[in-house]
Amino acid sequence: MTITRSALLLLGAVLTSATTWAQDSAVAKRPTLHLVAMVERGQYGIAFEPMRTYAAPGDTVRFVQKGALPHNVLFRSGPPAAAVDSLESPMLLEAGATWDVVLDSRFVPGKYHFVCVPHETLGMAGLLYVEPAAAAP
Ligand SMILES: [Cu+2]
Repeated sequence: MTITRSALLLLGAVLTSATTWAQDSAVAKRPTLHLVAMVERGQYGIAFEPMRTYAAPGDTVRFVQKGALPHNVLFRSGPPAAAVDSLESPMLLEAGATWDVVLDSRFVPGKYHFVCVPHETLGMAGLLYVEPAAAAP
């Protein structure tokens, strides 16, 4: 039996596309949407919930106004290479109002500290941990 040249070419094409597909699916990770609520629970319950968020590059963090007082978000600090110092949202006034932060190239991996300006002295603060990007196989 003779394997024709065209059959070999076809086999090669199939193997090549299968390899490409495997690499793409290993790298591709869907960005995740992380919700952080701004809440008031009793006299001392003004807070971001959750207080800590763990995210990956490309994810989005959505802050959601769930209280009656005006809240906002100000990034106080991050890793030295980050470019988010003084990144600040508008004041969120209406219930259900949101502010999205896409973790783009400004957000290098590391730990970020953010506060709500009107309630910083009451302890309304949170932490965002940006994980290193998954290594390519
Ligand atoms: Cu607040």
